[in-house]
Amino acid sequence: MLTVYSDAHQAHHAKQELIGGQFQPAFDTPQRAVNIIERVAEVGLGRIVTPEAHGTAPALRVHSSRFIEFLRTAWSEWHAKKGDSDAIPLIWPSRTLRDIEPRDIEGRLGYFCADAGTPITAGTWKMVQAGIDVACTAADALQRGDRAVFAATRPPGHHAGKELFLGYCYVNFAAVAAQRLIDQGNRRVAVLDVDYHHGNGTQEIFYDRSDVLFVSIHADTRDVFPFFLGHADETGTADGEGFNLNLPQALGTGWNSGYAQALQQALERIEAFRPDCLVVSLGVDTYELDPIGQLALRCEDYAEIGKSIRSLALPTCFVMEGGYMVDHVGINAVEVLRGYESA
Ligand code: SP5
Ligand code: ZN
Repeated sequence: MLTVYSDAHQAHHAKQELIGGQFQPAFDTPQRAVNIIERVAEVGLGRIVTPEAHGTAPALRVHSSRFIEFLRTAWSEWHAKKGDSDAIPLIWPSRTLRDIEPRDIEGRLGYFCADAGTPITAGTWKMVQAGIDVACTAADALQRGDRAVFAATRPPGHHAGKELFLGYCYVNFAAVAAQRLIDQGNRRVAVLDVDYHHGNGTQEIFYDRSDVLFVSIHADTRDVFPFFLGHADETGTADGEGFNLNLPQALGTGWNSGYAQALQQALERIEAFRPDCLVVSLGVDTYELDPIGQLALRCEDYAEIGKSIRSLALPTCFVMEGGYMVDHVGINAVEVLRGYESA
């Protein structure tokens, strides 16, 4: 399996993250991606290539132009006003306030960002552009006939919506890849999201469409981040009615206590959709030792996930999402890919 990777992600290294009421070291570290790519090399998964430049056009297919422009310019505006500290919002347009884009950077940060855990730094845009390039280069490899490809993106992307960033995600790389596959002539694309967290951004982007099916297995959002989407009754709207499937899991769920069954249900829905290809939002924060996740998958379960996905016999683009147990993120992510290759 081909892997696409750029070390430009290292440009973003958030000093801190506001979590549990305290500033703590950020969970999304450059080391996560380094460990993943080193593991890809160590097991000899296949060729590793650097991405081709694609600019912002592919991201503009799934995000608004004012949002992408904001992400591109936010740091210089912030830096001019506030100096070297990471840009983090402190006020949000909550339900009873008005939907108005402010002029000042502090207001605009809150307008486009939904949480206080996703800082913008000097290197954020460089990292995000590299992620767009990685996702597109991977999608292009599928289009040229590769059976499976791994977009080793950092940061994750699945929380990012049309004009919203949160949850360590800025641009939704899985959505960029899925849309690119549609734009290249595929009639139906399925997105399977196995990250611990609900892929609220991907759901939002495709919610009213029947050409992209979104299926997500995640920890129940009545209990955990991102809280405000991801519930079982969200099935799509307008043309997209019936093309969104959320399979929330109780905290503590493991392979034999519900996860394998949910995965089976997800695969059956995807099979019935008869897609031309598949994008997998590959998060491994479902791991039993993950510091922010509370599901209970073990190392050996990841190969089973890969094997199960292979049974769909679809051209498959894996896009890396979360996984914060740094010593195991490479092992677990690559186990999924090896499981896929072995089946
Ligand atoms: C892509 C992705 O995995 N994003 C995750 C963003 C999660 N941010 C909020 C984390 C809140 C963690 N709560 C800690 C509970 C520890 N028991
Ligand atoms: Zn996650």
